[in-house]
Amino acid sequence: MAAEGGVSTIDLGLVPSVALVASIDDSYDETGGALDELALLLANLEVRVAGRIFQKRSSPDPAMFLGKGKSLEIKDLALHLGAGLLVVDGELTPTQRSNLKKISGLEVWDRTFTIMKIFERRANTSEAKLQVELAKLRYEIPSLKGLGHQMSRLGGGIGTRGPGETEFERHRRKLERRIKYIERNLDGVRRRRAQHRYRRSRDGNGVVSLVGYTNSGKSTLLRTLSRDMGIVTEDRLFSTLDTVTRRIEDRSGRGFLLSDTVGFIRRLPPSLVAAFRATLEEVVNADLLLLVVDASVSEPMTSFEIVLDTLKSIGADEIPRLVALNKVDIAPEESIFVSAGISSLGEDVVPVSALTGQGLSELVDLTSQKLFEIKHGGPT
Ligand SMILES: Nc1nc2c(ncn2[C@@H]2O[C@H](COP(=O)(O)OP(=O)(O)OP(=O)(O)O)[C@@H](O)[C@H]2O)c(=O)[nH]1
Ligand SMILES: [Mg+2]
Repeated sequence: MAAEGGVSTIDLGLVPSVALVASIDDSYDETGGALDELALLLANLEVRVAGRIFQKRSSPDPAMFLGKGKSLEIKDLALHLGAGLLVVDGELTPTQRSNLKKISGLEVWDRTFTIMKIFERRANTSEAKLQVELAKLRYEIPSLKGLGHQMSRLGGGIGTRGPGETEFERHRRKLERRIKYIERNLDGVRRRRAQHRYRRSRDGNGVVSLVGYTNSGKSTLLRTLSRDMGIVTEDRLFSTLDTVTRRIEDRSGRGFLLSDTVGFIRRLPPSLVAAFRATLEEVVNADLLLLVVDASVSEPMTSFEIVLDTLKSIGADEIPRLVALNKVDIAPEESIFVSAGISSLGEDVVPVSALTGQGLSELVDLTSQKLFEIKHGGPT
């Protein structure tokens, strides 16, 4: 943390290039679970993971997340491996963060902060930037309470309001004013979006939203279908943070609007979900969802379930949907079982490759047919 300059006190300076990652839950890590994902998130920030630390605990230590002995071990290990950063796969309280920092001598992040860092790097429209700033401010305010306590101690005697406390209050009010300003701004965005949606539905266009795990191929699908090569697709997490909509036509010339938006991940931090409300509302208000699953990853079913959980958390799990099982061009042969597995849950699945175009005509026809049924209450 750096208290000087700007509204936010979160230090966005240089990111250490070597990290240690730590978890207190090894229940789903044997086949490459949580810490692999954290390592992947860090790789997206060009941070290399030099060591992994596990401490099996039923709950985090209230004072420093990991036990004291473990935290001291980390200090030595970091020195040995040349790591300057410790990243915890969980959420740290401000106290845990500051204690861990003190005892390990390292820069300390948690999972939310790591994801926020990636979002921050990727945000390049003013709306995405405001949404990320809002998430950061909301993340930061609780940690100011600790800071306020430290500052007020500078003020001395019992019952006095020291100069530190007023300084802290002033800073907190500044952050709160900024939050209000951004919220007003984003409310405007949401109102304009709602008007847009109203106009579209009045024009009879069905609205379909792409949803799915980050890097599953949503933008590639929109790019191939719309032939708009300006749509950015990249092999990295959270490359899309905005909403992009294009009109798509099926083989009979019937059209619908297809929107691409921010990708999901296991335990998407609530502060980001809240801040990205304007973007996620596109999803909630769609007539139909096109849920993209990457068939080439080691556990497609897990990411499918995470997407379902996320849809539930934003109130979009009741919207009719189709599953596009993507990247079949590079998926292992067993992915046929993934398709069967998802179908057996009562989902409509179309195997596709957004890159080669395989299966896309079928996908578009089925999408258009489903939309027709939704809008007119029966098959075409
Ligand atoms: N082989 C293959 N690669 C694909 C396919 N679809 C997408 N990709 C690749 O997967 C990577 C991610 O694709 P994107 O379309 O950017 O993924 P996304 O879901 O939009 O990701 P976020 O915006 O980060 O949530 C890119 O490198 C694409 O080229 C496919 O069908 N086959
Ligand atoms: Mg994308």
